[in-house]
Amino acid sequence: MNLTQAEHLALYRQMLEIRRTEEQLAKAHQAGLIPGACHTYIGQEAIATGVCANLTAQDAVFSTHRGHGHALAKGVPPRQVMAELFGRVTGCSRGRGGSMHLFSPEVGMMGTSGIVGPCILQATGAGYSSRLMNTGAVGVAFFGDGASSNGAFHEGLNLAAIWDLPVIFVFENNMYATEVAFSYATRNTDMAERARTYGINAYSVDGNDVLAVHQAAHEGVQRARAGQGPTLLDCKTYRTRAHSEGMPSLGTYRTQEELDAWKARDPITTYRALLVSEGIAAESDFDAIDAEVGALIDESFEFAKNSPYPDPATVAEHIFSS
Ligand SMILES: Cc1ncc(C[n+]2csc(CCOP(=O)(O)OP(=O)(O)O)c2C)c(N)n1
Repeated sequence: MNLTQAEHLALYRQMLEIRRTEEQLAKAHQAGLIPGACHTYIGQEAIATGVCANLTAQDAVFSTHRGHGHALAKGVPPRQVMAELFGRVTGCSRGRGGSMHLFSPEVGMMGTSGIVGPCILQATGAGYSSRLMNTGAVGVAFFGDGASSNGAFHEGLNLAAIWDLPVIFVFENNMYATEVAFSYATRNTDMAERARTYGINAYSVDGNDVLAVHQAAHEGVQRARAGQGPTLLDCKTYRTRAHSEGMPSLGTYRTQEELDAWKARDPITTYRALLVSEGIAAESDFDAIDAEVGALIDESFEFAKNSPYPDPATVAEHIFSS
């Protein structure tokens, strides 16, 4: 698929927005501004970016505990993500949810979740709903290698397969579930092969290559909208920070050499170098984007930090449907 220069630069900009937001959130966590856990998406930005560039606001994304990047790529502004993590009333969930409850139905961000696995079923349900209501929308689940050992994985893939539902299963294999290696947790780490045994179309993708992710997602979304059923994207990637802020980044489960090798394959710097070497964009184009995104993140942080907490008198609001 041929992208225009503007589309290429938009992919770079989206990845950078996620990276800068996460770096700011990591600092904010150290400063005690985030009441709760903070799992960053640093190193994995190409996946959310490449997938969500193919989606519209009608498409429903369901995500995990590592979901800031999914929310941002789906269109939730950084200021709303930061404010939500800081527990402020201006957050996308009005400061009541935090990192693991990022909701913004207006843009089709249907929630991050601390419960590992069920987003696979929720996306399958969104695909079923799309089918019943004939909306043409797709359901999308982002989930990690750990989630694939949850029963929800089998149920979701099987149901989506037999009913040819418009669902994209985005498997983000960063090789570890907290500190457990995927190769320890399963006898078959080839997730594309496993998806095909359910009768599901699947692609093995370099998850650090935003163009590869974009292309595979494009094909999957087209198939889904054409009534040709679900697709699984098997994306190999790596998180370059700790599982969760405050934990050691290496622990005893991975080595400095492994971390360094993946950092050398950083999805943002490699994409920038590629676009320059192919003459698609100039360094000055990137410098302008860097400055714009830097200013946006600074402004978003100030906005979030200076926003009020929810009024305790409203504690019972937004709980029950009227
Ligand atoms: C149902 C459930 N089981 C266990 C946990 C504890 N837990 C939190 S994060 C995590 C690891 C998840 O790993 P993975 O799905 O690979 O995602 P990653 O953290 O690598 O992005 C686990 C087991 C949980 N939150 N929910």
